[in-house]
Amino acid sequence: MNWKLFFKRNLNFGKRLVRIHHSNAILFLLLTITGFILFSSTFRSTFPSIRVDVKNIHIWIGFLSLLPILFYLPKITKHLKRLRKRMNHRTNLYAVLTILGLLIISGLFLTFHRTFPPFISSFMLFIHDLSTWVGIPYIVYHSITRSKWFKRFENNPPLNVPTSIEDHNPMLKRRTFMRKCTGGLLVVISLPFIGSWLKPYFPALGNLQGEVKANQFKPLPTPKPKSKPPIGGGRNGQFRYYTVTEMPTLTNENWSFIMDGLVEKSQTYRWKDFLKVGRDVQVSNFHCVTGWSVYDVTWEGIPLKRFLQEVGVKPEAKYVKFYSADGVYTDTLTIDQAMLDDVMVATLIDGELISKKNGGPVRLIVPKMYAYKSVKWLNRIELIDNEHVGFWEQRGYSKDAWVK
Ligand SMILES: Nc1nc2c(c(=O)[nH]1)N[C@H]1C(S)=C(S)[C@@H](COP(=O)(O)O)O[C@H]1N2
Ligand SMILES: [Mo]
Repeated sequence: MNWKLFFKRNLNFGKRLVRIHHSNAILFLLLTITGFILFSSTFRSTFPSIRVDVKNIHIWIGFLSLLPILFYLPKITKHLKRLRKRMNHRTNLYAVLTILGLLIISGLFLTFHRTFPPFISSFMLFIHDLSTWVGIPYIVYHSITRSKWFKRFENNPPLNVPTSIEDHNPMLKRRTFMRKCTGGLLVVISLPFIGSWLKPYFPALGNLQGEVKANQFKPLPTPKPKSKPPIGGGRNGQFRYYTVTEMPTLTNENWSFIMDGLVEKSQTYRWKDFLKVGRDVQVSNFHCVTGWSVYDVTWEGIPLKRFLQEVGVKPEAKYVKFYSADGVYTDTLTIDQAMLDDVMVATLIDGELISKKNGGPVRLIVPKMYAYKSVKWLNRIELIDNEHVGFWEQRGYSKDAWVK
C-alpha cells in the first residue's frame, strides 16, 4: 500500500484510481472485520455491551464506503476505455462493483429496516449474506493474486529455464497453477461458512449438524390436534439460535417454573404440574431485529393473559418481568402489553417440544414485538410495580420493540 498517495495533490489519472482503490480496500477491510464481529456468537455473549456500538460503526463505515464509489463513477468510462484490451480486469471490475453495490443497497435497507415490512428485511439480509459469502472469498483471491509478493513469486522463473513467451512456457504454467491453488484453497476455506448459511434455505439438504433435542422431559406433553399436524402447515424460514450465556441444560430435576411478585397466590410448578395448566394453539410470525424472520410458526402453550388471570394480578402490579434459566437474560412488558391475546408461554413448536437451542422446554413469545422480548428458557414470571429494563434494552436496543 502506497500511503503517500493520500497526501499528494495533482495526481495523474492512474494514480488517482490507485488512491480510490486503496481507500476502498481499507474501508472494505474494516467492514469485513466489524461485520464478522457482529456475526460472531462468541462476541454476542462475551461483549454484549458494545454490540450496538459495533453495529453503528459498521453502518457508518458503510456510508463512508460510498465515497470512493462516488469519486470513481465519473471516471468509469475513461477507465473502461483503458482496460479495453484487458478482459480480465474488466470482468473483475464488474464483479467488484456488483458485490459492492449489492452490499451497499442491502446494507441501507437493513439500516432503515424498521421503516419497511419484515419480509423486505429478510430478503435484504439474504442479499447481504449472499454478497458477503461470495464477495469476501472473491476479494481475498483478488488481493492475494494481485499482491506484489504473489507476483514476484509467480514471475520468478526457475533457474536455467528459458523465459521465451510461447505456448508451454513454464512461467505461464506456474502462474495458472498458483492461481488455481489459491482459488481452490479459498473455496475450501469458505465452503463450510457458505454451507451453514445456505443450509436453512434448503431444508431438503437435511440436518447436517444433527438437531439435538437435548430436552428429555417426562412426561412429554400431548400435542393438541391443532398442533400436530400443525395448523400453520409448518414454519417457513429458520431460526438463528442466539444466547448470551452457555445454553442451560434443563431437566425434570433442575427445572421449575415460578409465578410470583404482586400476584394473589405465588406458585412454583414442577414439570408435571406445569403441563396441567391449560394450553392453546396459535400461529404467528417471529421477527428478529437483525432482519431475519420465521413465518407461520404453530406454537402451543399457555396464553399469558389467562395464566395471569389464573394466579390473580394485584392492582399495584404495573409490569411483568420475565426471567431466563440462564440466570442472566430478562425482559419486561407492561401489564397492558402482557394482556395482548397472542403473548404466550410456549411449550411446543409445530407439535414438538421446543428444543434446547430454541429456548425449550418453555419460552416466551411476543409476536407483535421483536424477538429480544421473547425470553428463552423462561422459568420465572414476576409481577412488579417499578419499571425494569431488559437485557438488550440495557445495552442499547430500543425500548420500543413493536414490529410495524
Ligand atoms: N435467554 C435468552 N433469551 C433470548 C435471547 C438470548 O440471548 N437469551 N435472545 C433473544 C433474541 S435477540 C432473539 S432474536 C430470540 C432468538 O430466538 P432463537 O435463538 O430461538 O432463534 O431470542 C430472544 N430471547
Ligand atoms: Mo434478536
